Amino acid sequence: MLINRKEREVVSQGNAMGQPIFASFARTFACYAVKSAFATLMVLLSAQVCLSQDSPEIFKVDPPSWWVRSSVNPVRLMIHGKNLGGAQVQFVGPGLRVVGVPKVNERGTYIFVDLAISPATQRRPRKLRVRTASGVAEATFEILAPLNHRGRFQGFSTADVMYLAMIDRFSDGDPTNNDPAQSPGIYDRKNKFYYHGGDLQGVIDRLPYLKDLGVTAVWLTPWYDNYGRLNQIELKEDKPSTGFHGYNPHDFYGVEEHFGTLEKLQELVETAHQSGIKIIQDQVVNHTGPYHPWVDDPPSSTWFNGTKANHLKNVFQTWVLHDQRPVESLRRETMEGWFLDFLPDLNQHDPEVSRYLIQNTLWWIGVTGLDGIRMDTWQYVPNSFWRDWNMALKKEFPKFRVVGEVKDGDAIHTSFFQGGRVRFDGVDSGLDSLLDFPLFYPIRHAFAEGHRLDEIPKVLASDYLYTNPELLVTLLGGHDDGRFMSEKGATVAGLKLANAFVLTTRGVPQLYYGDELAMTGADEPTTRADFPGGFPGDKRNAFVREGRTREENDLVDYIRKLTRLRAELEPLKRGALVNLYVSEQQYAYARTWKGASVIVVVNNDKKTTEIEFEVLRTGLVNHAVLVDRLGTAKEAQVINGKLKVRLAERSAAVLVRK
Ligand SMILES: [Ca+2]
Ligand SMILES: [Ca+2]
Ligand SMILES: [Ca+2]
Repeated sequence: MLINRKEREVVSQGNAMGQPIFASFARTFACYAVKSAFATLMVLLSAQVCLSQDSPEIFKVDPPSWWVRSSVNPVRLMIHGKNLGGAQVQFVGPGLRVVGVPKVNERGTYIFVDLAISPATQRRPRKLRVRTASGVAEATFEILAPLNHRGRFQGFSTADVMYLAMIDRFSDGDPTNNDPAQSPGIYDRKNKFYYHGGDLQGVIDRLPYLKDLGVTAVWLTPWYDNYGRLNQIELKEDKPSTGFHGYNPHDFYGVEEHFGTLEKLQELVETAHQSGIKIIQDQVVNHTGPYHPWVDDPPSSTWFNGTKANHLKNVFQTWVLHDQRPVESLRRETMEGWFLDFLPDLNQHDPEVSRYLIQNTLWWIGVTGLDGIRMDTWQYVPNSFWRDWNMALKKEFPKFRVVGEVKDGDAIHTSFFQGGRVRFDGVDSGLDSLLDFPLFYPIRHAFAEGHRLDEIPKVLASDYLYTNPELLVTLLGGHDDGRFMSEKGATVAGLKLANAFVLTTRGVPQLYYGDELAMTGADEPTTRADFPGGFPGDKRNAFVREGRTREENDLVDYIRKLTRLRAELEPLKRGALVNLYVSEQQYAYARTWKGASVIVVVNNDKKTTEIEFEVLRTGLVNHAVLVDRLGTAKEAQVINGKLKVRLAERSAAVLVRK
């Protein structure tokens, strides 16, 4: 296992030989006997062997810290080490108390212990002591003050505009972490499966750009510490890959060293909040990375669903998850099967796994102040776990919001996972929102490929299946799909229409980094290309106007105009969606809010079209004059309760009262 910076802090008392071993007071008789028999060097080496054979050692404590006055008290610590069999755990100083009897796993490598933290206890690094018959080991555990809730833990709402940035591919603000000493040789900008240098500092540097674009929430791909080596298991184009994408957690409590440190992350959240931008963390609890230390040394025998040698393979037969009739084995393959046959599937039915993951989620939020979570691979984790997870989350951070990834185009399937309703399994998952993939595919079909536009209102007609369709996160691009501009038939005009729709329909709009430049990339690796100008030596800097082409500036301006309108017009932020007119390639809808309305008209046809539709239901009165805030359509007047709008080929209008 890698000893990273945080672990080195824990390993605060190395021995005389400089080994990363805790102060161990064990001196067994056998060791002394060996010592007396050999020359000095041999003695020291042998003593080392004796120590490592018998005395307790601590490698890591999860979580490394907790705050006073938390809703989780006692907090459960998982101490990783060796020779921990029969260990007693003690915390040094007042205000900290062990509750119950610590549990140790069979191999003596993990202790689970409950720590009660008194509200008045001092906030600082404290010492925990593990004692066995063979000795004592110590580690540090930090007691924190809770962060003030004001301006933090904000959740997200329909008033937000989200922007997904892949940390490694967005902006390199600190070249010194590109080839870290602890994980050398996996940085190469010419290799699309290696690290490219993007980092948390880069995101901080680009906050003004995002602010200017109208972004109010940044969803960052996972920043967990991923494995610091080449991945020989997941070959990409027959060659080893890396964990640059972040979805292969190696340490759930670590920040990837290519991206920065926990302190840098805290700075990022703080700086973003100062700019009025929220931070959404991408979390994974379904699986670990393939090289996670738990794989060979699980903290409990039921930690994973199966073992490396013997497990089910995920068959992605996801429809069985909302089916009430399958035999259990059908569902198990999808719930417990290892992703791609190599991503170890965590068993959330094991109460220790469940507790570990819940506390881990709370810890990231509690120590950084971040605002929301995008949860990866939502559907492959049991609903009963999600209920407990969401309850714990909302208890500590009531305004917090979560969007789950259920990558499926069927609203019947997707809607099953939204919380707010007890499902046939007797569980309300508590999930706030989902990525709106049922709407994503028709958006691509209509606006990129030029197919029928009426597919979109058809999908929206399924909204009744959701408990809260307004909070769904709508998108026209993401990091797991080819880019919009690489779809067959895609044009910038179509991309503008897709942006106009996503930024004016119901839901929380989410943009994907680089789509504002009409970047291309037909598949998963190329859809994750570097943002031009984010990296040292780039030929141009597309973060600034002068670095962009005229066409790119036109698109950026168009998106900025839409985000500004959304910020300005309450109906676009929270109004009810009313469909006014639908034909094969034209669609008009209103967003109405407290008597005010905004009317959006989209012409996806390749020719100029005039349509007429009734608007009295939107609160507009006869003779009302409307202007197009996007500046493409002419003024229109309500006559006999109807509005007539003429739109040029592939254009949209956002009509508001003059
Ligand atoms: Ca970097
Ligand atoms: Ca790493
Ligand atoms: Ca699973």
